[in-house]
Amino acid sequence: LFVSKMKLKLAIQKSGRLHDDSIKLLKECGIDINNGVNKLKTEASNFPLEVFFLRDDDIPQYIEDGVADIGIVGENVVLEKKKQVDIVEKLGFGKCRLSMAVPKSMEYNSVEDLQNTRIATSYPIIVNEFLRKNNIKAEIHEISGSVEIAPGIGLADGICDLVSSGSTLFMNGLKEVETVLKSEAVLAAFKSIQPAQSKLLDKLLFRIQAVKKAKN
Ligand code: PRT
Ligand code: ZN
Repeated sequence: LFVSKMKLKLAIQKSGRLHDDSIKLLKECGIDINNGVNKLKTEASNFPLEVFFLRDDDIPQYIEDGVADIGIVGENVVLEKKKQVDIVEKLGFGKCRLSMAVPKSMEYNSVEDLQNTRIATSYPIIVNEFLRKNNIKAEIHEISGSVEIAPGIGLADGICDLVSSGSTLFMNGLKEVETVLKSEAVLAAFKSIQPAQSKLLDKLLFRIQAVKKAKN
């Protein structure tokens, strides 16, 4: 009786770039959820799944805390948050890259040109790792939004931010000079997921892989 009531708890983005594709993926997996826009959570009618709608940045923490077992979130967020979360499957949407960019007018030949600069970013952990690997000493300024305006207002010499088309960088007089990370939406799961949830995750994963195969 207990086991039959067991549900897998999935966190997806409440609104934003990954929301629609996350819902679409569930639909393609044959999972019906009624997607109430202002709801915090909903249940699937034909799969033991509870869906929580959260801010993307919060999803790794909610997984670590056990509020959700799994989540759909950008790889960039998983790697930055460093929580007890594994990447289970890449999902093929939400593709972007985390890149270093500097003013168009700055001469740039190699990563050495970042030596002793100030870099504005919302990804201090990933950027710090990149700088350390490349033996670059730079000052990281953590800012949470509108990173691309930092050089223009004199707050930083360069930035590290997500890029997809490149038009935001272009409009702010910046050029992309290093790719730090290639990212896409991933299915992420708690490292110590319980056996019952793990079985349900395998079922879901089987369907996701079938959907991906059908697209190739
Ligand atoms: O409200 P919440 O916190 O949930 O959402 P959010 O505003 O933090 O995130 P959101 O919806 O912007 O992005 C969610 C995820 O989408 C990111 O974590 C990435 O994994 C992925 N993604 C894919 C992107 C982009 N492409 C992207 N282009 N996230 C952000 N951008 C931004 C970027 O920061 C920059 O401001 O778009 C701008 C650059 O785009 P281009 O096309 O001008 O290069
Ligand atoms: Zn966010």
